[in-house]
Amino acid sequence: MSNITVTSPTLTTNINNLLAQQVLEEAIRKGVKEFCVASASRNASLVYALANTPEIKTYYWSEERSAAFFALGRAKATGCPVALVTTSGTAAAEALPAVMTAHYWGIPLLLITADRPRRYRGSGAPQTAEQVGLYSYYVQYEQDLALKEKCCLQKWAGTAPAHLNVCLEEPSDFEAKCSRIDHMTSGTFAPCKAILREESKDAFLKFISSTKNPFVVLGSLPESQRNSAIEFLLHLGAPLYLEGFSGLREEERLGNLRISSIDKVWNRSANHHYQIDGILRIGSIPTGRLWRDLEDKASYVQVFSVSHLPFSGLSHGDIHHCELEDFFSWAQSLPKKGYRFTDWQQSDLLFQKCLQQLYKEIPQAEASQVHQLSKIIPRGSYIFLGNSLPVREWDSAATFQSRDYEVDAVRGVNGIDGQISTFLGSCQPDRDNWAIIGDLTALYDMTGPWIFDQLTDISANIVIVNNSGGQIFANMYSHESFLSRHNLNFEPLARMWNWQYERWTSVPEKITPCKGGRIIELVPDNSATNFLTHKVNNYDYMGAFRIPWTSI
Ligand SMILES: Cc1ncc(C[n+]2csc(CCOP(=O)(O)OP(=O)(O)O)c2C)c(N)n1
Repeated sequence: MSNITVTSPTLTTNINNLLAQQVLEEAIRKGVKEFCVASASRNASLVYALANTPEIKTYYWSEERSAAFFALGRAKATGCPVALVTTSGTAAAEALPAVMTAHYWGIPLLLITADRPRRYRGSGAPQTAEQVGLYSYYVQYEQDLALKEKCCLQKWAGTAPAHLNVCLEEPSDFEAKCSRIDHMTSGTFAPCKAILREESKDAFLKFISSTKNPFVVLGSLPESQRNSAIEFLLHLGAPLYLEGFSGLREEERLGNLRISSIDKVWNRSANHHYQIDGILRIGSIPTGRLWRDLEDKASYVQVFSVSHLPFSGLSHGDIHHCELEDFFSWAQSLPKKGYRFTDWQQSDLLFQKCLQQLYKEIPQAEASQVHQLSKIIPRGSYIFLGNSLPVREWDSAATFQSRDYEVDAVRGVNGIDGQISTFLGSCQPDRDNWAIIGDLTALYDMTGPWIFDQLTDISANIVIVNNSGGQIFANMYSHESFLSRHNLNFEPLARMWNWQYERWTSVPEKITPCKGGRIIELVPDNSATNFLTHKVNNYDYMGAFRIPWTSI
């Protein structure tokens, strides 16, 4: 039991305010410019300090789970840490899914959780929980603070979340409302950089010299490093698969190296005399099946993973975690090696042509609709892809014509939760913003649009692909429960938030512009989707789909 110093109520709450003030000042010094606040009693001193400081951007939320995902989206979009301020108890726990996601996506989310004083720990008193260590493995820095203790974020590397647990005495409105931030020194956020190590260079030299037929898979990488990625990839000259959120999927300069389809890639490449014996993964962990296949191919396919994120993504193998730019510029000085994969590439192009034809012939199929959507979303839009089918369908079906989109997703732990909030946090002013998400994904985050009225100059379109359940499981498991089938529609959700609503059973040739928020419910024909899938599964790699139209 800790010693208790009883102070007069006025003095105590003044100390509350002092602690709140120095926590917020330290956060600002670290580079936090925006705070997402879910107000309640225990965090009153923090709430008032922010409310009394109009220079600081504060968003107000009614619940913490969406607020945390929104903060994550803001941190990703601004490149600066964003803080979530919660009250005590389960309120703090609601942030865990976003914290886990931020951990795996390298996002500097700062959790400031109000707590009851330490003497209550283990007591079961109202709204008292064990908050120290609540986010366990997923924060890279944490501090438990009581009155008169000093908050210090200097040791926070800024490449994953941090947690400040702030123990405050019983607040009163009278005293808390005097809380303010007096000394605002806005710091420049400088996350720690990962150094390119000599071991990584040696490992890459070994990889390159011992693989005959490497294949490059490019995932999400910082936008600032894309140009150097292009130069390196051109220098390397190996075949490439470019995921949508790499930002380079449609890059013309890489057209001669690009393989557009990753399905059944092992057989396709081998059938065309390019037996893949090495995977060079750059950036985030690949979304496609290929990556999971590697678990069974460890004995004959080498993997070299280089990333701005510190995760190998496999049960075996290393991660070479560094600034990608440093890796690219070093690797470009290596001698060129030529790779011959023309046959494979020709066959891939033919497959692509046949696919385009299928999209025309079966326009109601989900992939065809995503394809059409990718051609009509206004040029230059920001596009956020939800986990589950949308992120995969965009990769396989979106047009390869450049439309200057900025394509994005937050894979994190591949969660389907918080996707609307993350999207809204990532939306950019004076630009068309589009999210494409599944129906169960949308159901998960129906409070997401709460924040919309607090955003200025944002237009947000959320395309909900309503295929009546979790169709990603349709071809995986036979038990109905996996699909979570339903007959819901999303018009009431749009009405609830006062957003525009459209229902599309086919994707139009043109989109009507929209100011504000719009939900577009896109309803594919599931039998058309099955038909298209069946045809693709029976493609013979010689330009023909082996089954006749009438076979289904
Ligand atoms: C929070 C969370 N719960 C469960 C899952 C497992 N999961 C992966 S995809 C999926 C179904 C998604 O359905 P929907 O959003 O409708 O997309 P669709 O599969 O139809 O594209 C589920 C439940 C997950 N990824 N994240």
